Amino acid sequence: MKKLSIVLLILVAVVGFAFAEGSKEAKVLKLSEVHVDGYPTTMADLEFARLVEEKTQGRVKIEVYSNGTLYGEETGAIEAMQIGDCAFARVSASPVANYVPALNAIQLPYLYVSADHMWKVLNSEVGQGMLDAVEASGSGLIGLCWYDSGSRNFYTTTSVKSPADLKGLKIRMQNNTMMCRLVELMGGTPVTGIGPNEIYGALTQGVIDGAENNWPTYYSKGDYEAAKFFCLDAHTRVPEILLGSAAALKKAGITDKDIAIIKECAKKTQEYEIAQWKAMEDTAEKAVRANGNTIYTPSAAEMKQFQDAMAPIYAEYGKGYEDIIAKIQAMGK
Ligand code: BDP
Repeated sequence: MKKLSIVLLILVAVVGFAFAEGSKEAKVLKLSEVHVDGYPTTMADLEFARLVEEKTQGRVKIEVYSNGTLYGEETGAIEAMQIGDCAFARVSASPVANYVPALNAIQLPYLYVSADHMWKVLNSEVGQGMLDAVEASGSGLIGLCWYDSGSRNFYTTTSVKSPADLKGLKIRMQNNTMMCRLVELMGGTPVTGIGPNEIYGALTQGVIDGAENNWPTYYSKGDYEAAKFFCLDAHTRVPEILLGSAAALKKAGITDKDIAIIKECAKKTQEYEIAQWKAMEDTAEKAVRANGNTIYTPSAAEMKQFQDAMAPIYAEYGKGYEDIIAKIQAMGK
């Protein structure tokens, strides 16, 4: 009898301890994503969440809020992260450059000759240096890893074949001063403050005449139904970035050990996203073409006009980053 009660007592103590440990350490963090479920970055976010939960043995759980349900505009997510209201966001590197200007150097127009070129750069010390620069910038953001986002192209309600056709058109741009300058130099008028889920409405209501993006976004947001002209000028390759919030991780009491695990897990999802990306890029292109949209590939002369218009951007935004830019260009040869 005595033996049994001792065994029971030990059992209760062990279960109680395990329970207390578990509940004490299970931290739930939010991740903001503007894309729909099934989009490559959303899939990568979920893979990141799965890995983090597994590798921290359940101490850290990440809830993914897709389709902009938490923050419809990426700038909103970034600002929330700065004050510790949101732990993670998968965003485009474009709006982040407003807080970490160095990032503009890796998304200059016509910088990369291919996706492979961009990945060579992002996987080199240049890419890691940029992630480190985010954390060292004093912005309160932590750069965790890169994802693919293809190339960005103009889509409009009227035909655009060269910079001359952009004249007088209001083009929705990401919230980044360099990107606004880009469209201005090409002859268009930039419009910002429109989140990815609001572009379709802005197009149908005539608030804007066009926007610019990759195949998967053009397709998945339904914008291809509202702006039927897609001009493959591939003006930028802007990588996606998975961001963490130093303040939110601190607020939630995430240990340094678990932050290191989180960083490792993020890196592991990069290849996964790239594979998803390739598949979706193909699916989206086929679907848009099958829809009968007008897809235009500029001639060499038209491409030269687009590219020549970008010289002031390199002078203004490349200033101070000449070495990095030269290194990036050399990697494409
Ligand atoms: C998409 C990016 C997304 C941006 C969106 C935009 O994946 O993060 O929010 O472009 O243009 O390609 O705002």
